[in-house]
Amino acid sequence: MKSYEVNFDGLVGPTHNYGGLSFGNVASQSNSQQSSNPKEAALQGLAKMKALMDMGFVQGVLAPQERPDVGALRSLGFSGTDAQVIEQAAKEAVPLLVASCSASSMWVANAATVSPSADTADGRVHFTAANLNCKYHRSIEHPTTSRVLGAMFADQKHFAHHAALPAVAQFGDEGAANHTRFCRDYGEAGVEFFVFGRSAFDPRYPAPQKYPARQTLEASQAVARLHGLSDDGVVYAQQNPAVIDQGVFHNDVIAVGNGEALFYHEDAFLDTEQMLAELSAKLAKRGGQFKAICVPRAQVSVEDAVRSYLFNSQLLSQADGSMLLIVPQECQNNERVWQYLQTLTSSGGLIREVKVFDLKQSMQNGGGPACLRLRVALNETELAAVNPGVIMTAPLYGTLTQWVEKHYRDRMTENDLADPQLLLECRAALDELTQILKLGAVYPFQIN
Ligand code: SUG
Repeated sequence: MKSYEVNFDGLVGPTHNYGGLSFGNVASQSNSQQSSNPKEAALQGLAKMKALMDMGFVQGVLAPQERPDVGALRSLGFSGTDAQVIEQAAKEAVPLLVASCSASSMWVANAATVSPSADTADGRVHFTAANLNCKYHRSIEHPTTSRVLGAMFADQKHFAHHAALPAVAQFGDEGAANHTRFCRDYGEAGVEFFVFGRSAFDPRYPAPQKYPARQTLEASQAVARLHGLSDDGVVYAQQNPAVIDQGVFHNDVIAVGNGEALFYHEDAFLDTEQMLAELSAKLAKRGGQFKAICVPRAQVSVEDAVRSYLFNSQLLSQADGSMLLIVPQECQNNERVWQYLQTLTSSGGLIREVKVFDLKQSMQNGGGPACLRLRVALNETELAAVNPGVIMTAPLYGTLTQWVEKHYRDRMTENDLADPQLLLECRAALDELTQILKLGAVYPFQIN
């Protein structure tokens, strides 16, 4: 049976803004308080989805969340009508209002960890929503994430959903941003690669000094258990704490994998040799031949990797067996990175083509091409069981573009977040969206 890697991209929500909310994420911190353009952000994301669909990849779309999150503000003690809740928060606690307005759910690589059916004990595709416990504005995403994923992958015969892990730092889980899967074919059993930043319970693992390590070993292990993965099909590796301290807040900022290949920076991991040997041995047992593509620091520094988001790219398999890299424009703007990419693609190796996308609105908050997508490997039967409303088609692209044009503002600053009209605009937009994507009622304003 044929199998696919389907990319579900996060649709940027109507409140996209630069809140400076993510300590340890260099772009988020350095663009804090700039004015944003939500309309442009959403259209840039849609253009990437359309381009991948046009290239022949199966492409899906993942809905944004209801923001401002009035329920989150109420749980922090603000009260009255919805408009009064927002007004009170704007007066007394601007950072909380900003957090409740973040469109951060667009970075769906952090929505969940997904294990394909070929890897799991019960033969279903497993999803665990990420608790995103490290940042308040992201920790409020998972209840809606779970409802949206449930509406997209509803058939329990094929799909199993797990609630987010306990909401404490010891189980900090950032989803697929720290998870990659290697396989010979998407439909065959593979090796799932979990990368953590620290251990919550074992002091022998070093931790970064300056910035937080968001993912713990214990969270990754819990996800592997929940999904019913076998020891033969799992490798754990620690991120180099020194790169976290240079702004690598997720592993997908310094490495990306696909098929049998891992494209990574020389400084990305601790104990790299041992890790590569384990990946190679375990993939060989599954009939695959592991290929490591290391980018030396002498050619691309960690700083250039963080600035350009070279590794936050999408590594995609082409029909001829070669691979294509989808990179953000910032790679082209960086002379050393662009030079490296020219050499890489002309050397006759696995990665032969690079395509550049303008995702500047998302990039300015630290979200590149890879952050914007959640990969779900599906066989034909499973793909047929996915809610068809969320699979990208030319008509859906047209409808979503019109929907963005109709509902989104082209400028947003912190002051705009206090506008009670914004909440009404967003709810009207999302209500229409759930009908377009055939999701049913998934938002708090639709179910409470
Ligand atoms: O969690 N930025 C996100 C970016 C997530 C990128 N995802 C992956 N690497 N997979 C984060 O730090 C910034 C929001 C703001 O500051 O307004 C933010 O949440």
